[in-house]
Amino acid sequence: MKKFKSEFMIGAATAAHQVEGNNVHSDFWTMEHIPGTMYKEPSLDAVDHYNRYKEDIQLLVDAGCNTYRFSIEWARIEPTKGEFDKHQIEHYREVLEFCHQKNVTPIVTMHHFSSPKWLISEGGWESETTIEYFGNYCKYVTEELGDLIPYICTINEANMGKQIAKIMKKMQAVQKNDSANSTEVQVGLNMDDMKAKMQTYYRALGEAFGIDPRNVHSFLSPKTQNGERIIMKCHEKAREEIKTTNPDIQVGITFSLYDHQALPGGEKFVEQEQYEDFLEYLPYLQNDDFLGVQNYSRKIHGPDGIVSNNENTRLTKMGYEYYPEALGNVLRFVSKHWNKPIIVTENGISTDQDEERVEFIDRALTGVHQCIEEGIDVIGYTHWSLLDNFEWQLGYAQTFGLIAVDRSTQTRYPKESLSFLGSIKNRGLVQIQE
Ligand code: GCO
Repeated sequence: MKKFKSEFMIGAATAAHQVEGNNVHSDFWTMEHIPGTMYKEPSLDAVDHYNRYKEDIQLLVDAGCNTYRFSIEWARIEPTKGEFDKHQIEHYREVLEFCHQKNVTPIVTMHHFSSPKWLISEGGWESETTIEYFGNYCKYVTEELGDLIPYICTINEANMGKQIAKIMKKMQAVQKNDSANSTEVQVGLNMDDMKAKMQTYYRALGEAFGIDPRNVHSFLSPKTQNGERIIMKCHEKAREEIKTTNPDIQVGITFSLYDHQALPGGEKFVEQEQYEDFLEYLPYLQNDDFLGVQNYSRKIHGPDGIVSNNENTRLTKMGYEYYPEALGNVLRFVSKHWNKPIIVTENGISTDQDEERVEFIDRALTGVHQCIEEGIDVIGYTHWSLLDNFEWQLGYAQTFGLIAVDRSTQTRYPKESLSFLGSIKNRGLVQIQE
């Protein structure tokens, strides 16, 4: 049976806004509460991880895991521009100290999608000034807490804005097609409703941030080329500040990477996607210490582009293909262009059938193990996610967690998959076959 070495980092990941609760100074909190909001429901108390982190980390430890990836919330640390909150630093110090007491390696993300509300009012992720603001925040956190942080991911899924722009383009094309094909009545209702909703939303958005709604650029807004560059400049600036403060900290960034596969004739699409998802960013990563890889599924490309799922495709609750082997494939692709350590910073599925998650973990980690045997330097895996949590626009209905939470009482119910993940190092991989 295949086993991971004892130093291999294995555990789970969360993001502050998705689990902590009451992230009231963030842009997401604002966007969740405005009229016409695109969010199914607001995050509110989330799963109260801010107060219950000890219980949650303890469950991770009890299961046998040794690593916890979580994010520090910029909007808590700097709720008002230039005013850093010592009290919040103390909170994260306690979280980090608790990890160390429990022999858990903390991997800290400095920015995981949510930003302080004020940053968006200042132009957000399309503004040059964000580079300095982000650098200042990272400098402050590492000066205060750096000695407790072995690994920092500066920015989570730096390529997300580009992926969202693609999704929006696709949706617009579908909408256009629909309006060309469907009856006036259907279209009339849908399009008018949609337009009215969008108008309300944009008006409220502009009022909430005190700027023209066209200038509201949260991290998940579709990015311009310049926005893409700004994100990478933020990464470079953060790395420089962190390394100057504490050169021992291992600094990296994370990317959302699909396993792009080609059918005959689809090769050019695969090449294009791989370039846009990852290769294009490489010049900015040369001085990084590690790379964070996040993978959830694959995309198959034929001569006419992406091949849609059919009735035989096994889907997750998110609607994308259940395909754990994607992770190993992505690691192999990345390793052709990257020869420093890699951490799988996210990988997982939303499902109500925990057996499916157990199988997913086993098959995905089998892929990771094979990659290590092939000589790829994968040093850790943090499953998404430790807890069922707030899945952004989709709210709480998605269940990615290794631990279920009854939000009416905030009671935790560890799932079988948690102990499965935690015991894998001792037990080895079962290698469940399809
Ligand atoms: C991400 C996100 C998570 C999501 C996860 C599941 O980095 O995409 O980190 O916030 O919840 O991907 O969709």
